[in-house]
Amino acid sequence: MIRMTGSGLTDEATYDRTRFTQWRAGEARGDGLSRRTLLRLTAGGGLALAAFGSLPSGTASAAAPIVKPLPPEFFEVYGTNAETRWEALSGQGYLTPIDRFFVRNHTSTPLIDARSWRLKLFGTGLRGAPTADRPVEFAYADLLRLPSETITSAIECAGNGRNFFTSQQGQTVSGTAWKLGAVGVARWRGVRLATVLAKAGLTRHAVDVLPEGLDADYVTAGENLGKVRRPLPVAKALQDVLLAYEMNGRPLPPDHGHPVRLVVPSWVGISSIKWLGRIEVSETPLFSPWNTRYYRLLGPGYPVEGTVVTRQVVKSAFELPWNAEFAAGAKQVLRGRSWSGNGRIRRVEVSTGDGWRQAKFVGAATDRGWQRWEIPWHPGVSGAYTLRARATDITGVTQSDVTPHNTQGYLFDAVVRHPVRVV
Ligand SMILES: Nc1nc2c(c(=O)[nH]1)N[C@H]1C(S)=C(S)[C@@H](COP(=O)(O)O)O[C@H]1N2
Ligand SMILES: [Mo]
Repeated sequence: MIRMTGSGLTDEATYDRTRFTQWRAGEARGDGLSRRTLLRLTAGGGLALAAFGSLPSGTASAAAPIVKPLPPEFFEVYGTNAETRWEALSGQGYLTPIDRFFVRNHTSTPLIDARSWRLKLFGTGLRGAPTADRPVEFAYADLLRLPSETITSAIECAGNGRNFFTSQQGQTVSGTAWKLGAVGVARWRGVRLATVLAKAGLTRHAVDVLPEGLDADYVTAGENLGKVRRPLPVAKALQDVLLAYEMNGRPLPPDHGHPVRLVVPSWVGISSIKWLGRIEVSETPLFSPWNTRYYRLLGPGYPVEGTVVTRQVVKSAFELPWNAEFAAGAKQVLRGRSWSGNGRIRRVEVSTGDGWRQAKFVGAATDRGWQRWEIPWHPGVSGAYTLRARATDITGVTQSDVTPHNTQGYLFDAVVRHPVRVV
């Protein structure tokens, strides 16, 4: 058996190579499924998974997919998902207010009573290898009593910007056609996952954790994929992952994972499992459709099995509506924000059509949030203009003109062409 607990597994390329090799070698398992079954699953075979026992206590169903109001001036709604309109961040502070924070639900927001809620941990990676039916349990009040930590971090959907694969690059991709609003930055307070894992008896042989949501099973095209869940290497779990129970100073709202969600900084939004119910901790690698089928870069430019999507990429957005109107001859200030899963933003350049100029940073740079910026603009002649913002992050990565195609439209990082009119 290959044992890897080293920090090498927070490096995404190593993680993916190691895990896929292990999977092919037959070491992988996910909720008791054999590798052959998993292969059938990823091949799109029409297999229905058995539900994972009975509904955990404290779960109730909600009528609407999203509980909070979704006023059209703040959100654009796509089925069970809603993206923030960038103009709704204009005049706001650094954080995305809860009433404008995007929601990505595979099914519906469940209403969970924190008093009867329990977090359940089990698996071979814990001392004594507790089983799923005799797990180590934490009540909400137990978590509140543990040392807390507050972090400011973005949560962003891996598919944020997907719309532009089609509208800007003419490519076909599957999934919600988000523009740039499937991202938000909040202050999260909670307990480090490392603290809870240590209390639960983490062994040094553990390699993966598999956090699972309490929302309904995800059924797609007649196939039940079970609870929303995605494994994380232990190295990342111990690094900076939070079990969050507060968002922007308030108890976590229903749509964002009440009572407790994971916040996995810098990694794709699917890692940050909401309505956390249980966590398997294993000394063998774990898999779910959310890292074998979804959230892989697939397509002509990638290996057949694809490469796993982990870290977010660099992006920029203007705090403006599409086709915003400006008065000819009037002095303007263009404002926006840039962010990257690689760390803080080093530089932002803006083009209004006649070359790149450097934008001025507003407020401090942060590692896991975004950078606000502004730049003056004095549009002379009326007509159609294209605004562009191009960020460079601390690792030297600059937004390019084109993002290589992948069939599921993840990680769009090219410069977005934002149309405006001067009248
Ligand atoms: N249990 C559960 N967790 C989940 C999801 C979900 O549908 N169910 N969606 C994931 C995805 S794809 C994203 S992008 C983020 C979105 O977090 P938000 O809705 O709080 O913005 O939650 C993640 N966690
Ligand atoms: Mo997502």
